[in-house]
Amino acid sequence: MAIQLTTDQLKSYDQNGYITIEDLAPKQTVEALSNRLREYTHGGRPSGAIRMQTEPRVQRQEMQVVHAGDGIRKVDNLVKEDDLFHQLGLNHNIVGIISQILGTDLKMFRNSLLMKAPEVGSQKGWHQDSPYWPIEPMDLCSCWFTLDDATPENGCLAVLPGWHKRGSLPHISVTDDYVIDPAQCEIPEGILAPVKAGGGVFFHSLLPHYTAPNKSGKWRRAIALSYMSSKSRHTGSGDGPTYLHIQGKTYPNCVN
Ligand SMILES: O=C(O)CCC(=O)C(=O)O
Repeated sequence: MAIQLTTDQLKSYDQNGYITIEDLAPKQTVEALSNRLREYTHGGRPSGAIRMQTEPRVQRQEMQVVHAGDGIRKVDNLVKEDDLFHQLGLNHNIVGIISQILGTDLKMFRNSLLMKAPEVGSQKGWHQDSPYWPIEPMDLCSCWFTLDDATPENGCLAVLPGWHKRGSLPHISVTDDYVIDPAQCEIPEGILAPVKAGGGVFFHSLLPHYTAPNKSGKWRRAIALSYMSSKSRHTGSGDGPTYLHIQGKTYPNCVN
């Protein structure tokens, strides 16, 4: 039986903009995904159209790593390119919960695996996702699915409950990041959202979120699976890309 959110949990998502759900996938699945990821980052498995981004400080040689794989901070496109991650994108618990939040006609907007190697992974500053995504309405939902226990020490998510209702906030570019402009918007202390490996945090695309640098001796790897209603519209130039179809109907003049 797929996990179903209760009425109270749905109300909590609506009010707070996020909800943490444990045990979305069993231990063996998490292990298989972790091993597969390691093959790409440390084992030389051909990565094809999978894109990897290195920590800027490692790139600029301001920081040394033992293995080049320890310096990777982001891996994009795994769901489209890798069979195990593809199955995760269609996981019945994840898609079931997303359907309760967004409706049953779904496409995937992006999937980014965010790595924080022990004592290497840097912070991701406070930001909302929707302001730099070319999709309207700004009502997408990401499942931030963890391959490791995400804790305050290794950089779990921190969020500002309820702030998704404030609309799009002003952002600015700073060194290596794009963040909510602190001169225009005072950010209070966030609420931490720790989650065990195999669980996830579902959050609204306008919810401000932050992750701390990894100061621990343990990895923190999580994949952000971002879904949208198939009734969404592409607001960038041209028709936009063909997004991965997850389930249900597609609509004319909406995302491809
Ligand atoms: O995983 C992280 O460190 C940051 C995640 C994030 O900012 C996102 O998924 O939008």
